Amino acid sequence: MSDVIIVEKMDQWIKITLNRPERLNALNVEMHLAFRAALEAVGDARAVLITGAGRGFCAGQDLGERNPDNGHWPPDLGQTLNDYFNPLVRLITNLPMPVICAVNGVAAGAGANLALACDVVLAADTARFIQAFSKIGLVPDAGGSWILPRRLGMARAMGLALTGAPLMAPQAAEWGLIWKSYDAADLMPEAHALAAEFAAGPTMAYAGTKSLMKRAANHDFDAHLDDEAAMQQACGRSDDYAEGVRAFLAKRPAEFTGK
Ligand code: LHQ
Repeated sequence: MSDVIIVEKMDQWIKITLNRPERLNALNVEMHLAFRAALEAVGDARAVLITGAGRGFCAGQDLGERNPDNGHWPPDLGQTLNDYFNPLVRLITNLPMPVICAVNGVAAGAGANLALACDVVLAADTARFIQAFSKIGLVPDAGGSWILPRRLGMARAMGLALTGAPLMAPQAAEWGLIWKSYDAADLMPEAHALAAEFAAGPTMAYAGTKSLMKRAANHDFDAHLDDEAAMQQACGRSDDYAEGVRAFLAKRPAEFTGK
C-alpha cells in the first residue's frame, strides 16, 4: 500500500502527514489521490491535523511531472487545478470540524496555499511561505489570490505574489497570515494539544463558525446577520450548548460531546 500519505487515528481526531520528504512533499498524482481519500475518510473525527514529513511541509505541484521536454506540451493546468488541487481546497474548507495545519518547513506554491486553506495554521519559526508561482511563469492558485489580499491587504499580497519572496513564519504570524509560529521543537506538541482541544470541543459550533466566517466574504452585513441568527438557532438546540451553560452555572469544565 502507498505510504505517500500517512493517516493516524488519534483520540477523536485524525493526523494526516504528507510523506514524500525527498521531494519536500511536492504533490504528484498518487499523492493527490491519497490525500483526497484521506480527507474524504475523516468521518466523525472532531478535528484534523495536516503536516509534512521531513524538512518541508509541501513544495506544491511536483514539477518532475511537468517537464516540458518530457511528454505532451502544453499541459492543461486548468484541468490539473479542477481535477486535483481545487478538490483538496474545497474538501479542507468544507470539512465540518476544525482543520489545523502544522507547517513544519518550507511551504511553496500550491503547498503554501493548501496550508492557508486550513482553519488554523501553526508553523515552525524556521518555516517559509513562498508564492513560488511567478518564478515559473504562473499565477497564485489553490485559492492563494483570493486569500492573500484578504488576510494581508493588497500591498503585502501583491509583493509576495509578484516577487515570490519567502516569508518567514514569525513574520507571517505578525502579518496575520497564520495563527502562530513556534520554536521548531514545540510545533508538533502544540499542534497535537490544539487538535486534542478541538476534539473535545463543541464540534457543531466550530463547524458553524467555519461556515459563517467563510461565507461572510460573499454577504453584505445585513444578510450576514440573518445567517448568524439561523446558525445560532441551530447551535442553541445542540447538546453542547446545554452542557456549556450547565457547566458555566455549576462552575465546572464543560464536557462537550460534539452533538
Ligand atoms: C521538488 C519540488 C517540486 C519536484 C522541491 N517538484 N521536486 C498547480 C497547477 C498545475 C501545475 C503547476 O502548478 C500548480 C501549483 C504549483 O504548486 S506551482 C509551484 C510549484 N512549486 C515550486 O515552484 C517550488 C519549487 N521548489 C523550490 O523552489 C525549492 O525547492 C524550495 C524553495 C521549495 C525549497 O528549496 P531548498 O530548501 O533549497 O530545497 P531544494 O530545492 O534543494 O529541494 C530539495 C529536493 O526537493 C530537490 O531534489 P534533489 O533531488 O535535488 O534533492 C528538489 O528538486 C525537490 N523539489 N520542490 N515542486
